[in-house]
Amino acid sequence: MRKTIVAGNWKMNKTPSETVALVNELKPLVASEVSDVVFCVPAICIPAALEAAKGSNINIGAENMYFEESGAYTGEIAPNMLTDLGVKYVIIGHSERREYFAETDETVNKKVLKAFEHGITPIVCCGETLAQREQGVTIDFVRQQIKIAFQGVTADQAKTAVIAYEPIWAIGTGKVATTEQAQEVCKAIRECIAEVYDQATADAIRIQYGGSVSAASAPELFAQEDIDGGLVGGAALKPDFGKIVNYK
Ligand code: G2H
Repeated sequence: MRKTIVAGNWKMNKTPSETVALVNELKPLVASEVSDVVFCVPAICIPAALEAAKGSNINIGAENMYFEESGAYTGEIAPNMLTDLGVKYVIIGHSERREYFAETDETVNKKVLKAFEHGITPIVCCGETLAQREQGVTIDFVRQQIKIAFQGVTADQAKTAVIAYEPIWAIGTGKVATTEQAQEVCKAIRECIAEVYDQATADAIRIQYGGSVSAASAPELFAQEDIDGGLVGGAALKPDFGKIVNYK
């Protein structure tokens, strides 16, 4: 059976020294048999987070990386810079990266392929806007995002991937998708993976819900058949994150 995976997305919050303090504060609270735990922190905070998390169950992840190996890409982070430090996960294609930093389904696909090449597990983000939901095209749109993101990814790689379904209208707004809305799209994503690969791959891949997840909403969301945990923003910076990780 799939183990729940709960990842914190710290976004552009916390300095390196604040990172040490927060990891130390959360460490005892996120100790868990229930869920795998990932803290995706700002790139410059990764060394501090790794050091502070030593000996705990916390995995450290990045919030982004580039799809080239090295070269003249001012400001970017290469995959081997992450693996050299011991980073195991990377968020790819978060809606904020798509909106503010011009990421597209194509660049997401290149990054996903590059992450696998380096043995980093991608947390591949997808999700519709409010306008798309109101037009009734949510599932078609999300299926398209997933199909492009996974182009060229093998079934064995896909089995280890994490997908985060985050309806854009629910991000940081306090509006959580209803459990039914979240489950419906996560189920459609799993069916899409089954079509692209096979049922075994669909059964193995972990699909998170993201968007204003809280200690109050996590238990019902994560109990859904096709929801295997969450990608958590605001609440990942608070002691409540321990409750989300240990939601049952
Ligand atoms: C969605 C989520 C984390 P929040 O972006 O990826 O953030 O939980 O603050 O809505």
